[in-house]
Amino acid sequence: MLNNSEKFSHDYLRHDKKFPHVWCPGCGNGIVLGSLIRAIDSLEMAKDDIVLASGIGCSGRLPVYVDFNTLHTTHGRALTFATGIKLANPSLNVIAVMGDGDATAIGGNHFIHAARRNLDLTAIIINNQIYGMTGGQYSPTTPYGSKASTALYGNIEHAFSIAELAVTAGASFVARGTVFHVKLLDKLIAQAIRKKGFSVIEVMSNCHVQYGRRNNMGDPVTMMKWLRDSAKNIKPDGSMDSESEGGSFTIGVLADLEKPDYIEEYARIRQKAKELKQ
Ligand SMILES: Cc1ncc(C[n+]2csc(CCOP(=O)(O)OP(=O)(O)O)c2C)c(N)n1
Ligand code: SF4
Repeated sequence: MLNNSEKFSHDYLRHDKKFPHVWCPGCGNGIVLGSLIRAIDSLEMAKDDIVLASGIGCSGRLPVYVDFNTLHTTHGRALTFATGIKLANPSLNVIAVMGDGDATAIGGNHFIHAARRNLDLTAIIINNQIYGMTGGQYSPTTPYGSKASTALYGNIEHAFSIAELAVTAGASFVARGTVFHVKLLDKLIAQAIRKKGFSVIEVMSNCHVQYGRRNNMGDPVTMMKWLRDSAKNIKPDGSMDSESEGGSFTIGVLADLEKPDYIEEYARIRQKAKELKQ
């Protein structure tokens, strides 16, 4: 009899082909992978109905390890590929995994417009506040004043809040979690996948190698404690704690709205065009 983690490894991982993985020991990416698998398992979805697309970067390697339909696409373009797949076959559950650089720098335009259109996709954005894979250049989420390989004396740019950007751009479901609060993360990912329309989960994660090391944040365990101590729950009435300034951030569901998604609108307009032609 397999225990739960053996069952998940057996059922979902491409253990015969793709391991050992490329991530540094203690990286948060593995925790996100675990949460995604548990979320999908809890929804009892068939693996063949799931498409997992990623861009490039450490986080972009995530689909490589799982036995869904997977695509490792070009940098910043996970959502463009995901859009094409969803439009070609709306019955598929399409999930895009991106890094903060991938989603908000080179892919930033795709991200805001996917949210604006309310495409029925799930976007998981792993925010480690840096370009991990290419050596620690600052990204649009690197905090002001932080060190990066391209900001040796401190970053002079100001950071995007990914989740709040997604709310403003029109996503129907937006949440933020962390790789410390794993049970919450499992739940948020499941909620996002279940939700019709564009769903975004920003996952605050640790890159102790490229970000933590330069900013004296310690080993992975110390960075986990930092995530634990910086995260503030959104209050039951949906409002945020005022302490969300000064380095801390809110976790939980930021937006959960009902509105027509792009696939429905597209089907409706095609039907209308057909009727007018007759
Ligand atoms: C068009 C293009 N520009 C730049 C690169 C180089 N590149 C590869 S990964 C990466 C950064 C990835 O950072 P992020 O998306 O934050 O992911 P992480 O590695 O931190 O998970 C860059 C700039 C590329 N592969 N393609
Ligand atoms: S460089 Fe950072 S994000 Fe990439 S695998 Fe290592 S710890 Fe993870």
